[in-house]
Amino acid sequence: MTGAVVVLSGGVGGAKFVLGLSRVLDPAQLTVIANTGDDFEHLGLAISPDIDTILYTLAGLLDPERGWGRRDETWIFMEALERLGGETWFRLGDGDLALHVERTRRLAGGATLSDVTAHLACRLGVGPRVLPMSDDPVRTRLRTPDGWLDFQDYFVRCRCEPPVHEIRYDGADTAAPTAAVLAALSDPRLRAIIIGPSNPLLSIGPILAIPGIRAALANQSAPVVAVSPIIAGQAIKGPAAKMMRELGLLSSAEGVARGYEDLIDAFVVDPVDAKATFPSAIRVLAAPALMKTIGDRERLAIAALAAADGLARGASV
Ligand code: FO1
Repeated sequence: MTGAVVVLSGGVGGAKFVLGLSRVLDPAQLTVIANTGDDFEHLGLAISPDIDTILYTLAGLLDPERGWGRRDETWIFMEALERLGGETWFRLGDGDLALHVERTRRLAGGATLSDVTAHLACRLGVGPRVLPMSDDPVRTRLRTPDGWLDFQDYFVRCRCEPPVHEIRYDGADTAAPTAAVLAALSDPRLRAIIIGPSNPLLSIGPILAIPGIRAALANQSAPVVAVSPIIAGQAIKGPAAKMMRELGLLSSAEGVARGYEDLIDAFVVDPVDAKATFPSAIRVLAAPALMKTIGDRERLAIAALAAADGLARGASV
């Protein structure tokens, strides 16, 4: 089957899945809509962690151990900054620093985040289109016992340790999806929209909090498939399960499916979760969801596409 595929993605888990998709599809058919709720300004630089994790992953540059930043990185800038008593809690490697400097320079010159992302993708040789969800700022904030924290304060400085009582996506209400995002989501030849295995609250939540994106998804007749980021009650990486518990949600694949219930047609879960009770309107497909090797990523991508194609044909998956 041919046709374009749109995937919504956050950082490491989503990016691994996107890489799998890019290897089983013609990359020109693939559009990634990236979360920008984690973006912030640091040391005077515009940082877009999820966009960069996706770009580095697709360019083969990501550090596989850390899951962020570049492989074979050097840290001379950080060491020099530390010596001077500067802020070093958020680590910027030397090669990564160049990307933030260039993004900041282009934004200051009047380019949009979409323009800059397209430029960086081109320079890094990335095939699929990578689109920020919006060019308007959206900032994820979390309410903890110590009050509201900016996303990176919570995530990096506090290592996701404080319990989360509430999440908000500042700016999402009034943020406009970019024209490219709207065009991708309303493409009449769309084969599937896939919600990647990213944190539903921190990575996918901000994207879906933009009213124009939610409406475009609801108006699209192509199948919408989500891939679970949780296996046997544990997040593949990061604080998703912990946060869901703290917010009184079911911290399981079933809990993720319930959160997406009004949006998705099918849900891909790991075989260990296949027997859970999912909302009856959602078709469930079991496929190994742990992505250790490149083959794992390709197989999970193929399973998500098969779920979408099965729906399009009206077949049972
Ligand atoms: N995550 C960390 O845990 N510590 C860091 O020092 C750190 C630096 C960093 C620099 C650039 C970048 O693009 C990402 C970076 N991340 C770091 C990852 C990032 O904070 C989160 O993984 C994402 O925002 C969540 O998807």
